[in-house]
Amino acid sequence: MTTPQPDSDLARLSRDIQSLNARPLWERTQRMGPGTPAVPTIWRYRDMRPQLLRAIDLITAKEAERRVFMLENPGLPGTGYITTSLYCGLQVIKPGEIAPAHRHSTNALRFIIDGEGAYTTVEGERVAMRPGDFVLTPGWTWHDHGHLGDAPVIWLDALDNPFGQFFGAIFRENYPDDAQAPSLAEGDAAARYGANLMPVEYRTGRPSSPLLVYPYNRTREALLRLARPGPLHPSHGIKMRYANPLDGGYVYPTIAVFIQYLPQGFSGQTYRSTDGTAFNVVEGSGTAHIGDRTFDFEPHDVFVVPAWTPYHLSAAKDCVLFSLSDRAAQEKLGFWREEDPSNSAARS
Ligand code: GTQ
Repeated sequence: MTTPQPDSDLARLSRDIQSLNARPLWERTQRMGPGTPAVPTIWRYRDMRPQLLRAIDLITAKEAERRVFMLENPGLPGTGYITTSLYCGLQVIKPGEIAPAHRHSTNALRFIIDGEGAYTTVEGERVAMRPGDFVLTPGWTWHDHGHLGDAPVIWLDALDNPFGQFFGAIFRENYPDDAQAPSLAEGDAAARYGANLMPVEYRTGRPSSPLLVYPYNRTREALLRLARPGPLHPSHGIKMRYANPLDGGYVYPTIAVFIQYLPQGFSGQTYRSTDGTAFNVVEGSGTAHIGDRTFDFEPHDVFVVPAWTPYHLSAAKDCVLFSLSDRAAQEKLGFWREEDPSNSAARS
């Protein structure tokens, strides 16, 4: 940054163009370089769960529309965002409640943390939500949530709201009724698109995965089968992305979603990439070293690695970690980079 002498011709020029809604580029204060104001943060489940249960007695799902705590990055105050490009929240629903049907142009996903018996209905198809399941609500699909069990259910929500906001392209509508009447059999999307089969007349064109749920039992089995023989990635252990069966790509045009396994005793090498990433601990415990912060983590904790921040993970017990980032969008737009210790040719 160049700061001119206050009484110089250059300073006068700077002041005179202010009224023209212009500023000299040579005085810019924003640095050009990777990274964002977001900071490494952990939301511990043992702190969050009692507060969520408190909210149950103070506001109904209907009043709240969604009974959610936004996980706001302390480096992004006032935004409600966990990174500059992603929103995450913790949602709780109590038995018998309905979170009323609506739709929005933003893409949403849920990762079920705790409790049995909740379901969501997406475009007329009811989807049971069990712990560890990853559930999709693509942009502009009607969705309402309900709960037939007998104890509160808690899940992690993630949405690409910051993209919609950036583009000025967020629309939302309420459904005429609280809940959709199911119009499709349960498991319709899984049979149509999730059995290594595709309807013969199907033509692509959708930007998102047509599946509504990636069930945890199948995901976990795949991870464990791969972990036993290895090899493990030096930073990530076994790390897989949830795939769109139409093209093998990410589940959403914006959000990339991952699941990984770290065996007990794993001590990962330092890694960084331009996609700020939110993690949810599914199983196990360990430590996340993120920039200059160190967080011990336990099941259901959420922690965030901001863009381009070096981090490494170690596992005190066998760990399964769910995570999501904006890598899907960054790759398409040509922005994505990483520093991967196993691929030094990729170093920038
Ligand atoms: O469950 O539909 O955390 O619309 C934020 C906005 C959840 C939802 C959120 C939403 C939802």
